[in-house]
Amino acid sequence: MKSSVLAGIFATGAVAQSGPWGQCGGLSYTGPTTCVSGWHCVYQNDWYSQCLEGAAGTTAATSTKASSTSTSTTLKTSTTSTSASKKFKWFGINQSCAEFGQGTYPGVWGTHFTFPSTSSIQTHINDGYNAFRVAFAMERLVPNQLSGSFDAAYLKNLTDTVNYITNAGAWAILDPHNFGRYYGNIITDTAAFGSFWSKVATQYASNSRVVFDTNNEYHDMDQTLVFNLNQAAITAIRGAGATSQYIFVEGNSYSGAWVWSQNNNNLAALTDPQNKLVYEMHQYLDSDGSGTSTACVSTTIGAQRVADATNWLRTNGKLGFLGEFAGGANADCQTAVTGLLNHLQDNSDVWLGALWWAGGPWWGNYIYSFEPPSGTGYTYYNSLLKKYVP
Ligand SMILES: *[C@@H]1O[C@H](CO)[C@@H](O)[C@H](O)[C@H]1NC(C)=O
Ligand SMILES: CC(=O)N[C@H]1CO[C@H](CO)[C@@H](O)[C@@H]1O
Repeated sequence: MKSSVLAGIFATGAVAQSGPWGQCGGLSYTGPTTCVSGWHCVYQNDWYSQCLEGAAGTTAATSTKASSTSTSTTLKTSTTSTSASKKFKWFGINQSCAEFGQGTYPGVWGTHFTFPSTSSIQTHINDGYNAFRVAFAMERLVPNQLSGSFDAAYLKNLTDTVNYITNAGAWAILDPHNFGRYYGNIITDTAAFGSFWSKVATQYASNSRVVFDTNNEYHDMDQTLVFNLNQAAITAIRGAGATSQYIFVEGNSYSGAWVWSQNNNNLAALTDPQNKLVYEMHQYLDSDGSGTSTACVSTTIGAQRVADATNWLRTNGKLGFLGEFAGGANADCQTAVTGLLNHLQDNSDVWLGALWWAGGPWWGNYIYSFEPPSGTGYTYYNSLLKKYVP
């Protein structure tokens, strides 16, 4: 958080006016509603108005700030949603817990890992969310070898979660949360990887609301290998007769949207006989993009970080999906997240949706927890995110 904002909030004595970038309005907000000289209060959403630079009626503030931190001057975005008519196809929450206890395999259900709470998923569905990315560990689903057989109990629990979601009319994104690795080693055997996907696709071939996500966040791998693994998965899935499902491919460098075009350009050549490929990227808004801090770089960083990927998708005639995003529970991040989602929605011809990271019963007081009823991200962001459900 910027020190100027802290100064505005924590200044001693009566604070008559909010400082630069400070909050100046919103439901339940009780602080000053005017801004110091040279700044003016701008409504961002029902929960948040912010002091931006310049006099009322100017838009200098946002663009001034954007140009100081980004080379992009053609951002198609807005700070208030002007695109109610544009709708995402998928919008929802990552469900993370069946992959917990990484490194302890198979581990013990209830101790090292668990499965998502169906009542929490139902709460989200009641709010309109329609997509859930269900993370799991390949080491638990196929414990003996990549091309080996399923562990029946883990498969059953995974399938129960998937069926709950799809029976409710939502979409279940199957996410081997493996970073392109199996028991810690980079997967180099593309045939075995194809064999894994052939078995998974056979299992879910009749459920068209399942989405196959080839792997979570490849990183520090040979770029051609990342291409070959994705292509092997696609070929195997279609070969198994799963022809109606969407396939999400991920890229190297943790599938980061901000570095996608530099690193993952070769993935534009992936081919799918069913033509239902979607490029899944991830984007966090903290300084190193890792999603480990509550601080966002700026209030405009959300739209800035994905703008290059938007251009890549459009230039290459591809569809994208932001499979992970989040921001800390603070005003700067809320503005940045709003800018991010408005940008995606304004460009919904190439962006099919997004998923918050993350829900799941074991997140405790994690900075982004979206687990009802008291998760930090859930209580802070649910009313904002609900505006973007399809
Ligand atoms: C599956 O879930 C049940 C509870 O519904 C649990 O008893 C069992 O240990 C779980 N097994 C695995 C492998 O996840
Ligand atoms: C930002 C974030 O929380 N990323 C997490 C993605 O999932 C893996 C495995 O659960 C975590 O290790 C990362 O921290």
